Amino acid sequence: MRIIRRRAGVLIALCFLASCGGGGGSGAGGPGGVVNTPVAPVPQPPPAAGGLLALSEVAQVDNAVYLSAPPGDTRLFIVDRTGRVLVMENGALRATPFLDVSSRTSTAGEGGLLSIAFDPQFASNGRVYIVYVARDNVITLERYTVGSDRNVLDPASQLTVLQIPHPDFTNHYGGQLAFGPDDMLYLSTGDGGGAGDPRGNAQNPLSLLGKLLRLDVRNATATRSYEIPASNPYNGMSSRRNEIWALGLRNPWRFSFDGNLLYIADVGQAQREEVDISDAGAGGLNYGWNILEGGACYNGGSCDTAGLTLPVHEYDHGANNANGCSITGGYVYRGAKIAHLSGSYVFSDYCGGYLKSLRYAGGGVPTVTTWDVAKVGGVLSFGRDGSGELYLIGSSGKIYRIDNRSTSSG
Ligand SMILES: [Ca+2]
Repeated sequence: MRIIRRRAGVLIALCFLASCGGGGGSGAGGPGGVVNTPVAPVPQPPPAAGGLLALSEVAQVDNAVYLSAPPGDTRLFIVDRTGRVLVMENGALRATPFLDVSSRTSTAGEGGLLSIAFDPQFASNGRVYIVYVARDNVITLERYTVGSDRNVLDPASQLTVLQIPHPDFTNHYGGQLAFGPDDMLYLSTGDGGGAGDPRGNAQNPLSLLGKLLRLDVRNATATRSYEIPASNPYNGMSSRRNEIWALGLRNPWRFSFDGNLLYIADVGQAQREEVDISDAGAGGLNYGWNILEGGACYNGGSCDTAGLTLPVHEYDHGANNANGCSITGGYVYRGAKIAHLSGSYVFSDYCGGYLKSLRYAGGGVPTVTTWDVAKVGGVLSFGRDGSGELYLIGSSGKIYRIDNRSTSSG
């Protein structure tokens, strides 16, 4: 079930999951809320001296669902789910969009334009990648190139990189695009939707759904839009899709890299939300869905967990989704302004509406912190700007920067 909230007659929110059932809402988590570490609960340490955060509203963009920027770029590129990318420069939104593919998107369910990634060589080649759900319900990965105006992508430069049919349901598209530390392009895909992965896509190595895909797009042409990296785990196997990097994902709505670590927030079914953390160079990991939901056997009972990679952090939804219903993955903070957040992975939950972070030291159980910040309602996504500062995107369309707060009165 999806939660669709309407305010002022405008569809302004959607819930990226199939399980945020009735009665959840956004009132249960947040400041002072429960720290959810069911694997091995650890006490929450107090913030360091001066270690507080604030959320500062920087923009209001209806249907905002993501933002990004190339490293060193002072602009913000804000993704509007209906199909536009807007440029914000010096605190003001430019009237002309960076890109407008709204005539080709389907926003039914969890569809629409979902994310954008800048080529590692963007400064010299001007290449930008987007992923959206097309009107025929096909997950569509395209490349564009900046034209004569640095604030507008040239529509004529459009190159279709990959199309993935997703015919059965309008939920679970995945939807994150990002370049890894290896300069390869990664795309997360949901399991095809519905509930419980009825077609078994996530465990099927012949399906591109329920996966993390890894493509080499450096030498893309119209006739050969990507290559399979030689180090992909199934490279050269006819019985498996060679694009697959990892499998067993349900709806990896957001993932990110931090150095040589990969953080995947995989949205659970009706019970458990999870963060998977792995070596970015470890191909072929199976994150368990739909054998597991979190670290537990899906639908209870027993299951064979041999060969499956368990979450590093997970939480149960709790009664009436008191702990949340749909994880919203973020980033490890590496910006310059908030020393006490450096090295922490921030995340939220659509129903929880809180701001949490975890610190992963490698192998151990991470320490989870719930930050005392204003409640902003449903949290759709995080974003990161060109200097590494982080942003939180609310279902209201409000975009907040995560700031340092040196006093408790802020
Ligand atoms: Ca899993």
